Amino acid sequence: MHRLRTTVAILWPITVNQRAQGQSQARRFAAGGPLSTSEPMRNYTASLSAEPFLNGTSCNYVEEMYNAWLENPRSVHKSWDIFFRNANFGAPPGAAYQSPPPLVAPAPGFVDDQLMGGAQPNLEKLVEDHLAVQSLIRAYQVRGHHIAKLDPLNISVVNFDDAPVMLGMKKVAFYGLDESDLGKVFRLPTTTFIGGSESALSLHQIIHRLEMAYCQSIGVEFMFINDLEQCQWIRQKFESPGVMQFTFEEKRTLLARMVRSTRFEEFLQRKWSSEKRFGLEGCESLIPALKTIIDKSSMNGVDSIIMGMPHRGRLNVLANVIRKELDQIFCQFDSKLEAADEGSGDVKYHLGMWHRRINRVTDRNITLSLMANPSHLEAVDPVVQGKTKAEQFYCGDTEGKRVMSILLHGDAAFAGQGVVYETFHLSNLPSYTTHGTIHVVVNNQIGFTTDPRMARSSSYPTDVAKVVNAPIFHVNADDPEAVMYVCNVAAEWRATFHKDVVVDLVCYRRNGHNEMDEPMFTQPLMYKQIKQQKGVLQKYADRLIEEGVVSRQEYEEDIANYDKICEEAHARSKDEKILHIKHWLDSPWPGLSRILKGRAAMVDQRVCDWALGEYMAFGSLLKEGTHIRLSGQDVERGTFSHRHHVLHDQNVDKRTCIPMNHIAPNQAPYTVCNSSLSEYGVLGFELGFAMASPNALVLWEAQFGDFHNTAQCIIDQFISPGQTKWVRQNGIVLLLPHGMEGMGPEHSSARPERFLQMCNDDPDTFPEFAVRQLYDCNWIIVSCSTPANYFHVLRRQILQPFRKPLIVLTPKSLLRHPEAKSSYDDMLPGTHFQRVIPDSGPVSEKPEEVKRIVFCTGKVYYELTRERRNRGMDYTVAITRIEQLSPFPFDQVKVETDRYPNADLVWCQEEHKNQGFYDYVKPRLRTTVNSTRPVWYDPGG
Ligand SMILES: Cc1ncc(C[n+]2csc(CCOP(=O)(O)OP(=O)(O)O)c2C)c(N)n1
Ligand SMILES: *[C@@H]1O[C@H](CO)[C@@H](O)[C@H](O)[C@H]1NC(C)=O
Ligand SMILES: *[C@@H]1O[C@H](CO)[C@@H](O)[C@H](O)[C@H]1NC(C)=O
Ligand SMILES: *[C@@H]1O[C@H](CO)[C@@H](O)[C@H](O)[C@H]1NC(C)=O
Ligand SMILES: [Mg+2]
Repeated sequence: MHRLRTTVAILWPITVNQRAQGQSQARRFAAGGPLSTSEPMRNYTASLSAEPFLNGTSCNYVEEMYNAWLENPRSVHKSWDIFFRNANFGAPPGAAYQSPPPLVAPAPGFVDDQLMGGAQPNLEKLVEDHLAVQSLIRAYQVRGHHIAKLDPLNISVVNFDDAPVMLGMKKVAFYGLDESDLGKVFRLPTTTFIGGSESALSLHQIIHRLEMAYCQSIGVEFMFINDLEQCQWIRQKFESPGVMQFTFEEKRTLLARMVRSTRFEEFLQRKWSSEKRFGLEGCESLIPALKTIIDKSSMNGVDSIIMGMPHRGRLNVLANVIRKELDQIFCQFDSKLEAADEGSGDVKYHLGMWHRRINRVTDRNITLSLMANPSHLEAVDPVVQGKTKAEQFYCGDTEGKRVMSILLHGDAAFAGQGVVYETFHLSNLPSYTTHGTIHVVVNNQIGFTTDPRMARSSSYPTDVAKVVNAPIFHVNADDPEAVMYVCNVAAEWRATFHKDVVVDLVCYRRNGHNEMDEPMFTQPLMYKQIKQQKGVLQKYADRLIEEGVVSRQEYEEDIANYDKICEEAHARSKDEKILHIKHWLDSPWPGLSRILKGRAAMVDQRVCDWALGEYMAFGSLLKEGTHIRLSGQDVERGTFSHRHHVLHDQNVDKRTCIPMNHIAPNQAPYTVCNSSLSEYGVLGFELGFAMASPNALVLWEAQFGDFHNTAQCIIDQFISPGQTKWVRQNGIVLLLPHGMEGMGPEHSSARPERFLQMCNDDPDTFPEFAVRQLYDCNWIIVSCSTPANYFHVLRRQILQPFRKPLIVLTPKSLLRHPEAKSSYDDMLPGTHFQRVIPDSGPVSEKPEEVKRIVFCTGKVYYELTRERRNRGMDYTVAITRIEQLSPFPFDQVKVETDRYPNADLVWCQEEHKNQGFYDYVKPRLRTTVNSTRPVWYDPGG
């Protein structure tokens, strides 16, 4: 009997108050309770098949009785009194269960004991059946997607490695029900919405409605979400009867979008049959999918959408979603970019674009941008998020109501690339959240030539999204209305909960990986099926014509109209033939104009160390109105416990203060954030953030310099090629702790040789104009030996009238080195960053007697001066620090070599000869002296 009570609680988890619980038990009992004492079981069955309780008579009777009992327990039969009491207060464990009496008058001589013996098993059966029905409903919610018709090719290779799915009319025995129970009526639990306004349905109906909700063209994965409200929300969206109905108008719009999407690919194929275009054929419904998300989000108040996507369908998205002028897309096929246009390579697949336009559905302006991206799949994900965050930050959109991101993925890349996971893990962190991203997967069930079973270990390519409890909507992309429906729900989900959501468009790839590629070699069976597959536009058009939504003539006119638009644009693109790079920018940048503002006199202390130098650089920039964002693992305190930019209340948990945000009344905000334990994702994010605003100082700090190599892709693909590739400057700063001091081989080198190897300055040419060097370089690499110089280089990053990435090799032991201090005088107006710090010691007295110039950078300088003193060489050896390694300060180095005409030249570093700076510096030193003197390597220490 104790068991019964628990099951009742499970059946009605929502009814919390006692009265309601009593009522519902009474009502349920009335629904299935015995009508006669002599033949309880038979009548029970009969009552169900006749559905007596649907008209409510008996139900109301019990309810009335219950209400009467509440007022006066003696107003009802004694057995009902016991029943209601037990239902209301819970019988003590072990107490005998009291069955309620029949609704009809008891036969003469009837006793409670007798009734108990007869009715009890029926009640248990009743509860068990209800429980079974509830399990069955739950099974559909959890696993309905396993049997949904998601694959347009119907050869699905999704492999669910658990037991066969026990769903369907024929499987009810699995739940302890019998096929003969299909006619019986069951009350529906509150965790389902299949009843609509009805509170009970026959088992047959229940299964039918669940199959309509969960096993057609849409498969919903959401039951892992551990938030009841969110689960209920999704159930309601998919279970409520009749939700998936569209007006004629909506269907016509959908068809028109399918026409554009399909005919665009066909047009390209006709005109440039031998060009790669990574066609969208087989997933044409991607275009209406995106447009639906945009329409709905615009309705919900979003006015800027930032998108990132890979190759497949990119041109179509540019043309039909961003609505870039077609001639600007077409002229890409006929003309190659001239060197003078900047930007290089396969522009149409990599450069981004932005466009502001009126959304026809909402009549609101909306800005759509597609971010530039490299070939490296998924690398753009964190960059999109960073840029979105920056836009939200600068327009005060703290909840993500106005700016949002959409990320597109291929199935193989989404499952295979780790940066997807890293990006998901940023989604809910306060300093990184963009308040919900809509992910759309073009799941063509193939990655180049690789089958899914070789591409991942999970059933779906989307399982990675489960780590953040994002609901996943799988949908058969050959059913455009289902696609439109899930996209609407996804956009509403994002607007309601501000969390990530995934739309998995299950489709196929009609051609090879690109149009030159023959897929029959590797996927013969799949491609046999694809060859027989009717195109989705044709299927959908036939359906709407049959439904009478459009006539065949209207449909054909629509096609002819769009083809004409393409032809006309093509003609224009031939006239023009010039590609305007201005069209290929993913965001507008307001002009860069900054004036060095007067700097308030600095504090009264006269010296500062490294951390204070940084603090003063930040503080002065903040005061001058520059937003600063510093991100990386444990940056708030600093890896070496030197920074302490966030003060923690020692007594109150989580109460903190950032003093730098309280410097001056009109200062810019300072954001400092400990990141997740990621380099690839976080550096990508900060790069995106820096892209959005040139007037912010955005810094990423590696915990130790060597950790940057897990973010190598961002460095190689985005930061190093910078301007030349992306037609866009970026002022991101990388702080990389570097130094061969005592932390073992792991935490020593930031691998400066790799950064230096990627510098574009010519080792063999002495530059004509030193001032142009900074402007022409791809990035700047510095290794400062004094806090003042670090102070200046950070400020220069903002004060110079252009943006270049800055790589700073930062010190570890120098942080506390007694000599590595700067006077405040070195930071006052009139001082500036020193690319080279000449030796100002005794050597300058008799320079012609100097035998050797030792060039070096960073902390080894302090070791060298100590050693020189110890050896009494203060007059014969000059030590010159090169603080800016790249672009190489040829002009200032030449001043030094000219000053000591009789000295030989040595480069000293503590790194091995094949690492560090030597290979970079040597040819440049040689060029400086026109090869008149040799350059030697000295292994420091
Ligand atoms: C990081 C990375 N590794 C490898 C490649 C080479 N590559 C280009 S497309 C592709 C297959 C992608 O498959 P999928 O993600 O399913 O997209 P689809 O082409 O099927 O749309 C591969 C392996 C790449 N571009 N980037
Ligand atoms: C849309 O933006 C343009 C300028 O970009 C403006 O002229 C127009 O009034 C805006 N329309 C709406 C509906 O806000
Ligand atoms: C950031 O990390 C530091 C450790 O470096 C820690 O003391 C601090 O509490 C962290 N801040 C937050 C907000 O988690
Ligand atoms: C460099 O040396 C070459 C000969 O070795 C000479 O012709 C040339 O004029 C020199 N250049 C300069 C700038 O001194
Ligand atoms: Mg694929």
